[in-house]
Amino acid sequence: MTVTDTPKIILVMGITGVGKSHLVREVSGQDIKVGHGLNSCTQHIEEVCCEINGQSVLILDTPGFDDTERSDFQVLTEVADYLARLYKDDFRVSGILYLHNILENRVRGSALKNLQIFEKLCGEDSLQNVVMLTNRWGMMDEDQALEREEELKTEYWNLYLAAGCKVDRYRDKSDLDRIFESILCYRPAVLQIQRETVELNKPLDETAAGEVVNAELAKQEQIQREALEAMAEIQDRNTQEMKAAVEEEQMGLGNKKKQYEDDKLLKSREQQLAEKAAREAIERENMRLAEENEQREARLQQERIQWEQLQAELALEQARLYAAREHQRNMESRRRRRPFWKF
Ligand SMILES: Nc1nc2c(ncn2[C@@H]2O[C@H](COP(=O)(O)OP(=O)(O)O)[C@@H](O)[C@H]2O)c(=O)[nH]1
Ligand SMILES: [Mg+2]
Repeated sequence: MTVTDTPKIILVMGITGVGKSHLVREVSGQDIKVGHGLNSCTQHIEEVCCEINGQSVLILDTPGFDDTERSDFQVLTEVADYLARLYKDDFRVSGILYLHNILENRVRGSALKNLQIFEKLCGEDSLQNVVMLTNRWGMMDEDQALEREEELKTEYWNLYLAAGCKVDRYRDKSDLDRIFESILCYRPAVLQIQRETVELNKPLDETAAGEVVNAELAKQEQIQREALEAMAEIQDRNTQEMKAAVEEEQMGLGNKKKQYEDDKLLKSREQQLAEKAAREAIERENMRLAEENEQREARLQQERIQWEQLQAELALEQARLYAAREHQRNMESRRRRRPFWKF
């Protein structure tokens, strides 16, 4: 920091992207880098020296407590260390501008956290050096913007106002000139974080701002833990469901296998029975054929006997016939040999 006379120090605070760097550039006329996306552009405290009404001014453009690159505690450490050094070097802060986008209709999440850390950083005693400044007025309906400002004053900033904090609107450069000029007239203050870290020698996490950061961190960790637990529960449930499904599938397969084996057994049993039935049918047929054969043999035997009997009877008859013929022949020859008178 190189200044020729004792500069008046003005701190510019607010969430990332609200327009702090833009504001500092406007009021100082210096080429300050402004952001273009959601990522924070101002990652460290930017010291901007300028002159306002012949007064040397040191504007401190600070990173928000929602930095995309660093934790809230790292940002707080940087801001607190810087302010402690200022205090030790006998510099006092003349004013603090807390910038708020009027287009934001609610102060939630990181905006609320920012505000809470900011409040503890300043402390009640230096709230009279604070200006709550809203920007982007031209970007919304005036009546609606006035309504929002009223809501901010009654719902979020009421305690600060009661402690002497001011509220103002940044519509154009002339507003900034007017506001900065008035801040230069404020009686410089010692911020709570400076008292705590320098006078009371408190470690940062025991300061009021540090406690807010830690509480916020614990809250985030709790949310994360709960989310992880919920995820683990879901995963566990899914695993169990999957296991049950696999078991069911295996059981189904087991049943199918058993069914298949039963079917196979049944089929082989049926086949065996069919084979047995076929065997028995063949045996029955064989037996029937054997019986038929036996009967035919018996019939043939009987017919053979009858034939032999007939043959014997025929032979006997022939023999008898022969004998009769012989007898007849004998008789005739005897008759022929007898004299005719003997007849
Ligand atoms: N229209 C409009 N845009 C702004 C205003 N202030 C900042 N911006 C834009 O908002 C973006 C973030 O601004 P920047 O100053 O880097 O925010 P910081 O993170 O608070 O320093 C930049 O693109 C700016 O041009 C404002 O008053 N009006
Ligand atoms: Mg910035």
